[in-house]
Amino acid sequence: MTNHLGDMMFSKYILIIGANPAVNHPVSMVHILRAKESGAKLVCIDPRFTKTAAKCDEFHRIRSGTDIAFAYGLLNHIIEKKLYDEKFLKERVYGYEEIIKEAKKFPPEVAADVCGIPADEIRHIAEEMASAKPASLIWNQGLTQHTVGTSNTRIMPILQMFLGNIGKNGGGVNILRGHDNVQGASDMNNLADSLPGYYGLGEPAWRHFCKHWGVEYDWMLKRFKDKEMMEKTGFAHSTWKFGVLEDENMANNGGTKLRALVVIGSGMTTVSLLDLQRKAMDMLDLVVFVDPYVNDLAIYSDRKDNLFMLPAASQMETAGSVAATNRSYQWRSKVMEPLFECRPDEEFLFGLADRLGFLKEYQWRLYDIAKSKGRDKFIWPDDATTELTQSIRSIGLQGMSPERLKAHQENWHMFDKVTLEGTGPFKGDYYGLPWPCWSDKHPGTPVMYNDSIPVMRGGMGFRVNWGVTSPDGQSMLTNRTLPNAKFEGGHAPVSAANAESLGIKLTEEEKQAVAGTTFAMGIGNNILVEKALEAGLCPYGNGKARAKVWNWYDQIPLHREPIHSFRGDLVSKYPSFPDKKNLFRANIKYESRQKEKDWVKEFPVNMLSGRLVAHMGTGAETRSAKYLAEVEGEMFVEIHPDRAAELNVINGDKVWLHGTSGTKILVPVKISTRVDYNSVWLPQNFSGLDQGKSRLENYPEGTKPYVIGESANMISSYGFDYNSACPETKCGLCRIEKA
Ligand SMILES: Nc1nc2c(c(=O)[nH]1)N[C@H]1C(S)=C(S)[C@@H](COP(=O)(O)OP(=O)(O)OC[C@H]3O[C@@H](n4cnc5c(=O)[nH]c(N)nc54)[C@H](O)[C@@H]3O)O[C@H]1N2
Ligand SMILES: Nc1nc2c(c(=O)[nH]1)N[C@H]1C(S)=C(S)[C@@H](COP(=O)(O)OP(=O)(O)OC[C@H]3O[C@@H](n4cnc5c(=O)[nH]c(N)nc54)[C@H](O)[C@@H]3O)O[C@H]1N2
Ligand SMILES: [Mo]
Repeated sequence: MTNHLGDMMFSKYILIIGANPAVNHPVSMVHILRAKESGAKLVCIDPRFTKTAAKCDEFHRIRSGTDIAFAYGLLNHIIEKKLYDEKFLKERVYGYEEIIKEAKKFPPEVAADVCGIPADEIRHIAEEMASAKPASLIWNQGLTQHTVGTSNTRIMPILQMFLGNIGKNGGGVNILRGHDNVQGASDMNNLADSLPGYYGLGEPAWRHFCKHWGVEYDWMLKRFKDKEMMEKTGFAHSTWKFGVLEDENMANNGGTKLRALVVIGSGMTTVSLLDLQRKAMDMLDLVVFVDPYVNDLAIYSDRKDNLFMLPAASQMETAGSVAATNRSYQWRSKVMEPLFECRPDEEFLFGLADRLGFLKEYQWRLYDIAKSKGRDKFIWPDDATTELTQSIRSIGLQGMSPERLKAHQENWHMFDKVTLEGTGPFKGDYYGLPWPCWSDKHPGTPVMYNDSIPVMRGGMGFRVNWGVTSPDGQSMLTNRTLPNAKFEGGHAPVSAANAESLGIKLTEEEKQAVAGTTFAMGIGNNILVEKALEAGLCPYGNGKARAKVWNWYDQIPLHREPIHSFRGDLVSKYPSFPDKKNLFRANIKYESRQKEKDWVKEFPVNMLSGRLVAHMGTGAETRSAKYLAEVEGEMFVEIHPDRAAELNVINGDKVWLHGTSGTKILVPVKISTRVDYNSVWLPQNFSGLDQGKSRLENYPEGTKPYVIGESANMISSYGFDYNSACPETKCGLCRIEKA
């Protein structure tokens, strides 16, 4: 999220595309509705008439998986009518000319044919959004769970840059996050392709963290088969099953199959192709679930050996720093001690590290921090927060400390809810120190990429992350000077090597202390960054945004039909990607799967899925909560009245839904005009029924949930984002049969 929820108050127009905050983010929805009350127009783009749509001024029904075509339709009209912010593009965006070229291919009529929103509506949205200054854009999973998910998440900021809406109060791209602390999980890179703080997996990143953690780089290297494996992206949540099931992926995994799985805090039935997931789980030597509840995947298996369920403590029973959707960090206090045998997650990880023989190295830094504070034992979670805020400099966490975060949490009343600004002793700070927060004097950054305020007030340009010159010889630096900066124009990321040339003055002693480091790679002191701030510079540089990503397959976002497209007739014009080898260690099919057959002939219904307000994720927690289970107590499929009439079903009748991978689910019908005739909608919050058969007997004594239901992911279609491997669960096809 570039801005924050309070900041929506400054919006004149809010485009909600692929998000349903009325159900999934009720607190955000309050902010959105306040903005509406003070004059913002709300516009919802969704394949389904959601509860959010009901609160909006306009609803436009889009065919799922076509947001890029829709965005190019808007851009085409914006360009045609010269409604774009030329100055912003020229000064701050690299590669926008190629977007203009692509947009020319999508006059509103062409875009309308692809995305289903009539051409006049596209023109109307383009004109209104362009004239509202500023306009904000909100999205969530409606845009990400697609083969083109990462392209979707690029085209929307590009649209906002064409309108000059980035770096402004009331503008920005505001992605509503998923789970509690999912922003924090992302910042810690609980992902297979990076070390914490988005540092990547290359040798410099490993060396940075090894130094910080107090272990030798060579020792770390020996934990891996070889250097290649050390630097190689691992399996993803969505691809591990292929590392068990498909021999061809052994080549991607150091020559072996995956043999063990430890699941800590994921429901697992929420990943697509549940049946394959179960098959893979049954082939593993060892499966461990660390969860406060019975993990849903566990009960889909009949295996009797080597499946362990370890009782994790819940968030009420633990404390620590968590990150909010807007990059603010917050301190969370423990409400109660863990019940019964439950333990906080870190204890399981310490236990595992101990048995693997590296607990000393794993905890070295914690003891080092304790020592620096005159103690011989570390304090959890305080010292862990100190550790991460000292090492993660790439996004500027080093200005946060447990003390600062606790003081903010204990003094909520001293911060303004709209601007996040503090008062009294917190004057100058923004609530939760939204990152980047570069130093213990820095206030945090409430609105990213705002280069009209000084860096020490939360200002910044675009990050210079890919060199100062593009491969086609253009400068990646802006010509704009940050307010109060001692250096004119854009500049490279600050390092010991370029500090002097940027006008940063260092004493001999300071030079020695920072020798060989960069703003992101410093250890033990923050001198370089503090000196950059004194000189008015942004530690990570002041550059241009990239509309064109030269090292990606689609250098600019391109519309590609979903693998299982409802518009089979458009597949040859907008084909999927070529098949990809070694995507998070699995060979993944795109075009070959798309062209395998005329999918829509056999599976003529567009399948959508999403969430219910009373349930969370798989529903493991919420379906075990008596009152929530009562509020939404049954899995269902939403079907348009005309389709229901055709099938000769009424509310509550059961239908079989057949998925494109040979699986099926048995669900009651809910007749609704929320969906159009071509689509059905499924909540993703159920599991426990397995293609008509109950799995209740697999729950250990005393752990049965109040409600079970078929899992939408038993029939979700094959398909993964080309870059992130996120499953294409927002597109897919199915066939309906009366049961
Ligand atoms: N009550 C509750 N709240 C939750 C959750 C929960 O399970 N229950 N889950 C949390 C999590 S983990 C997350 S990530 C968030 C998710 O929050 P949201 O993303 O808001 O959730 P969804 O309902 O999955 O999808 C959002 C909307 O995208 C639409 N959509 C589907 N395909 C497309 C498309 O191709 N284009 C466009 N424009 N729209 C499309 C859907 O119809 C849906 O209305 O919610 C969080 N909040
Ligand atoms: N068809 C379809 N599929 C989808 C989606 C969709 O829209 N449609 N949305 C996708 C999205 S965005 C997401 S995020 C996923 C949902 O993602 P998941 O993470 O798979 O879903 P949850 O059920 O929320 O899983 C959380 C698990 O962690 C456990 N847990 C809770 N607190 C703790 C804790 O403190 N420690 C530990 N160790 N465990 C804990 C819970 O009991 C639960 O079993 O679903 C994805 N799948
Ligand atoms: Mo999510």
